[in-house]
Parts: sequence; structure tokens; C-alpha cells
Amino acid sequence: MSLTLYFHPLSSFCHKVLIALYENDTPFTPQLVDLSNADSAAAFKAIWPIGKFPVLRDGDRTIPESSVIIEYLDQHYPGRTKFLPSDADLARQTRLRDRFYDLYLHLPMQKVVGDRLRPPGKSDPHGVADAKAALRTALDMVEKDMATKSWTMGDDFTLADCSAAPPLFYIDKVMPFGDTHRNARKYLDRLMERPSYARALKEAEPYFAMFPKERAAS
Ligand SMILES: N[C@@H](CCC(=O)N[C@@H](CS)C(=O)NCC(=O)O)C(=O)O
Repeated sequence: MSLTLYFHPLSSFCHKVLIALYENDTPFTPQLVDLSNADSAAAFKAIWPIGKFPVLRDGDRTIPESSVIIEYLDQHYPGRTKFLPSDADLARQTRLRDRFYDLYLHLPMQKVVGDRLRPPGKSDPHGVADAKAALRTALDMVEKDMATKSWTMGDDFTLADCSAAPPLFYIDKVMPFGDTHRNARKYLDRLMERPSYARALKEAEPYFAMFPKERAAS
């Protein structure tokens, strides 16, 4: 079997999976998806009609959804970093933290960034304010949770850390939290120094100019 990852180098959910692939030096073929190109978008949607990346192909198997992909890699391509602990209770806690980072940090971050891409006059300031309030609540929880730990589950780097890195990185771009949430910021620093995420960020560098800038208030 051979792995192909449908992805975009700037995409935060793709970074989550790239971290897992790079952690274990898992060989794969990167397939860049350009949703602004009709042919690239159509070819991708033929594989996964939802049209959201990352999507992994393993032979004729299609595996969408970042958390599911990482569990799949853990089961079928295990390596030195184990993403889900063998202990059932620890695995449940890891999955809970994965959900926490996806739902309460990653999605509100996407809302804030996505609003910058809306057509003029179609922005949603109320939705963005709600998303920022949700981010502050979640960051307060990260701040407490990461007071004494290296990684989200303690000493071992897991799925939950793959999930934490991309939203924390992009949240810090749109709502810097180094002064208000020091433990969370130190955790982000550790994540950025981790070779797997450092590599994903390095590869994303040529695309960072595409990151949408905040619009001046009208
Ligand atoms: N629940 C999905 C979310 C994936 C997602 O939101 N991907 C974004 C990029 S970070 C995307 O494909 N956006 C393109 C679009 O919505 O058109 C996962 O965990 O993989």
C-alpha cells in the first residue's frame, strides 16, 4: 500500500496530519489541492465530496478527517510516536483533548480567519466577537491545563498535541496571547520547536503571504 495526502501547505487541519506523518517519518506522496482551480477542486471532490482537506488515500481506501487519519496511521503505520495510548482511559482522555482543540480552538480560529476572506460588506462582526470570546474561554482552560506539563497528556506527545499546535499557532497570529496566557504560549513554543511541526511550518513559509490580513474597519 502507498499513502497519498491531499492537502494544502497553509491549511491548519493539514498541519495536524503532517505533524503525525513527520513524527514517524511515514513515507507518503503529497498531493497539493488548489480549491481555486476548478480542475483541482473537481478532482478532489470526486474523492471526498465534502471538499475539505486533509484526506489520506491508502491504496483504494479513502480516509478523511484529521483525527481519523491520525488514528489510522497509528493502527496501520505505527512508529516511535504512539498517538493514542493503549490504556483505554488514557485513550479516551486523549480523544477528549483532541475534540477540545478541534471544536473549541480550531473552529473558532477558522471563523476569525475565514471572516477576513468574506466579500466586502458581508463580514460577520458579531460572529467574530463570539468566536473570540469562545477562544478566550478555551485559552483560559489551556493555560490551567498546561501549567505543569510538557505535552497535553503529560510526558508523551500524542494525537492531542498534533491537534493543539495548528490552532494555537494561528490564534496567536490573530489574537496574540503571549502576555495573557503564558503557559499556553510556552506550550506553543515547545510545539513549534518539535521537529515535526517545525518542518510543516518551514514548508508552509512560501505560502504565508496568502494568509488573510485583517481588514480596516469600515
Ligand atoms: N473536520 C475536518 C476539518 C477540515 C477543514 O476544515 N479543512 C479546511 C482547511 S484547514 C478546508 O478544507 N477548507 C476548505 C473549504 O472549506 O473550502 C478535519 O478534521 O479534517
